[in-house]
Amino acid sequence: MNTIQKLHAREILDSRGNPTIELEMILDSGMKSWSSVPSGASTGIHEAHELRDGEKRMNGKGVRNAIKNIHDIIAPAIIGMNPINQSEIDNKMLELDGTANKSKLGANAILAVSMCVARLGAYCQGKKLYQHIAELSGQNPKMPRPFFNVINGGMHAGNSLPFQEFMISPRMDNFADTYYAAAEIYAQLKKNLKTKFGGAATLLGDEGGFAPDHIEDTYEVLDMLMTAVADAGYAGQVDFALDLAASEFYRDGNYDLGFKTETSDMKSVDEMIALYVDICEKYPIISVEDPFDQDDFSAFAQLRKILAEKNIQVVGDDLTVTSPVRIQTAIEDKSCNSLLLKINQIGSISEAIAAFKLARSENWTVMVSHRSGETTDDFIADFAVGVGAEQVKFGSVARGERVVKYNRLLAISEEL
Ligand code: 2PG
Ligand code: MG
Repeated sequence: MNTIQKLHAREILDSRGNPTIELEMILDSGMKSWSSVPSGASTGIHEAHELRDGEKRMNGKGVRNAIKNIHDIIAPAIIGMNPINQSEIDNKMLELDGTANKSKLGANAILAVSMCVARLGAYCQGKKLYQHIAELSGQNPKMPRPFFNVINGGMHAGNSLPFQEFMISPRMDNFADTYYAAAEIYAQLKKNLKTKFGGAATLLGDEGGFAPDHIEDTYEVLDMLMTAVADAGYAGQVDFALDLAASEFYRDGNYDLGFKTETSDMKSVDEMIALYVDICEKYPIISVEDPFDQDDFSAFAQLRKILAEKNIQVVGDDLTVTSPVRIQTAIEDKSCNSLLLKINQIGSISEAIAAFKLARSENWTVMVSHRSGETTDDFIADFAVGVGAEQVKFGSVARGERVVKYNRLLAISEEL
């Protein structure tokens, strides 16, 4: 029989050197799976609760209590269950937790288990993980369009750029060519940054993009991207996407673009809209994520209305936190037309699929996303293909914890 026999979790380190959970799950047939859990830096206040020990060790970020919850509370309740029954197992954990935001057991504890269950559900039916996710979600597997984060700012870099992510997405016929084109542009950008500002401008941020401290201005970043694209031979074949992560510089109704410097640079909602519209007119931007504070559904709606006419999507991340309740509000307020889907924002695979379905029912696009603190787990590559998400962002075309996910997409693309 294929029933869950054993769970063994340990505290590993993520790509920023912070503790996180790695879990091994074993069936009585001897079949095994593993998972590890990512963690954000520009974390939305409405996300499911990431349980951290809060003690002196590891700067309060230890996950020993979450691991104890896996061993002492979750394991005894799910041992003997069949991993094919994803929603039954996820629901069992939600019951055991009993809180609205998973603050008792920890979303990190629940997610580690939920991911292992999904993998075993696939393996014991002789399926690939993406095939199993497709069945769980009732969708057809599909290759997503990748967005590569090549310049890092905001909370992901020690530079003074206020905006968090500048992404490129080459428009090639297949995934492999898209991936290689992005890598060529990335290498060109590195060369150009070095020539213009010196080697220190090529140091990397948390997601593997360059984090130059020499550029303060958004226009200058976008100009550098345009030049790198052209120099690499891809002029006219690359679109851009931005993640502003604006909650990080929201100050009492205004936005401080100088929040990482000594001089503040306050902008009103109207001024921010004017800035966004201007850069969207001047550069090939097709996606704008978290342009306003995580609770400002109406500012999002104002921008969405303007950008929808130009076929530019407005993506909810901290606004919607992969939560059906918040997505519903964004639907009613017409705040966005694209969902950033992060499995650890909601904390279980069944709920992540429910969030996907709600967004899809409104014809939103869905972009499956990594976190800035990552591990070498490539689960979300299979997840994105399985639900048939249109888009993904897994960071830059560098650093192991980022490329492991793109490399997995590359392997899947040979099968589809
Ligand atoms: C984001 C993410 C991932 P973080 O804001 O979209 O890029 O960052 O994981 O720090 O929330
Ligand atoms: Mg974001």
